[in-house]
Amino acid sequence: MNRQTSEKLYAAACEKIPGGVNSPVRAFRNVDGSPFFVRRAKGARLWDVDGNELIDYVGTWGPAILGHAPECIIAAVHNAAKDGVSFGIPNPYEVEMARLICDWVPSVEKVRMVNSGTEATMSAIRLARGFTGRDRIIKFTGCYHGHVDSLLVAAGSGALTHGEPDSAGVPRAFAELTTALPFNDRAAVEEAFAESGDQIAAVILEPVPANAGLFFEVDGFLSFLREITQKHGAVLIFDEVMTGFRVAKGGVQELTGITPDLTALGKVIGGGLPVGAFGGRADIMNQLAPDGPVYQAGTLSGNPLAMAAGLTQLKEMEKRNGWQQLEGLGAELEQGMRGALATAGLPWTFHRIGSMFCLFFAEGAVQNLEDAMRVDKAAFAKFFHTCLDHGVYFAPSPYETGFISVAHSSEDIATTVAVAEQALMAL
Ligand code: KE4
Repeated sequence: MNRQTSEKLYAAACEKIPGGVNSPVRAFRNVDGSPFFVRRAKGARLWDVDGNELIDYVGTWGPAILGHAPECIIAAVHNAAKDGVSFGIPNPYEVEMARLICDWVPSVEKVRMVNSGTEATMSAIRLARGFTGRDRIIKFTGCYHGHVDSLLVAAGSGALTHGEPDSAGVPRAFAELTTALPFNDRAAVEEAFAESGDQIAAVILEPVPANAGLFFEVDGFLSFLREITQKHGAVLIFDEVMTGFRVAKGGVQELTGITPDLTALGKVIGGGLPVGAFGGRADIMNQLAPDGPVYQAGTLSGNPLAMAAGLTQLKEMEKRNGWQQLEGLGAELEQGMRGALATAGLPWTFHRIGSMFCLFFAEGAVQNLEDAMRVDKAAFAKFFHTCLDHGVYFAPSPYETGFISVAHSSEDIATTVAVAEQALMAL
């Protein structure tokens, strides 16, 4: 496949942008090779700068749930822009978005808009610490919450020791306030609370971890966390930046009936424009400035273009019952992929929830980061590039989740399965 223009652009990008990208995963380091550059996107498709057409299963990492550049969003952004692109003054869109989020997301009584998922989780952590007067945080290995210092923390040497920085530049003093435990490990959580329950401000998790591949709770882990945090007065935070408004109208908390104290949101609620949000119990949210002592702010928070795009996308999903459509497409893809994998000459596991899916080239169950790290990265890289060369763009990492949009068709799914089958045979 001709990628000459992408290669020239990447060389130029590398001269002026660290790693040639504005976000690391885009650099294809987990699949070798170098990234293509996109010219335009529409519906379920991308066209790169060399004219290659691709069926897209990344969907700008989740926001493009209606597909790329839906006419309704283009019109909404255009109409909003005619009246101003940013105000830094309260505007009616913000009230409408807040009301919609509070109506749709079970845990949210009050909500504040921010500009990224990272800002949402960072603010939720600070709010939980301010509300409880405590400092310690529990997170889970394999869960990613954006590049927040206190959440870029890996498990310490022993399960219960303080966290280790998971990035250069994160002070050890920050990391030591965060304990990173294995997901689905009740005993580790019980020990952490037994040891320092009265110091734990919050437990934060992706209720469906989707940043180390895609895996799920086992044995009622989420309800266990709901009970133990309630018992110890710790704030339970669901990071639904990826799952919110995607796995269901009200996210994982709607599907499971388990209601956290705070929820972080993003991606879908911006319709592709920069956005994040965090919300939850009013007694906690009321601790935020200007009413309360927990400071949090943002020049572009509640930006009219992002609000107009996000509101349009959410309302369109509701009007079309997009979640039902996504389940149908997801089931088609899963059935097709399992059929193709049945004759694959290597171990695999396929996980899906609604329109989110992940193919692990690994033996056996995947229930936490340790399991996910067993994947055959070389096999995935080869699979990824063969699919890309045949017009199907999966996430450029074995540790990412794929996304289907309502713009994908049954024909797209059939084409994708045929390409995947070819790629599997070439392994
Ligand atoms: P942003 O700051 O990238 O908007 O959101 C951070 C974030 C928070 N929480 C969850 C569950 C997330 O998945 C993310 C970001 N997701 C990644 C994809 N794995 C974004 C892609 C990227 O980093 O370029």
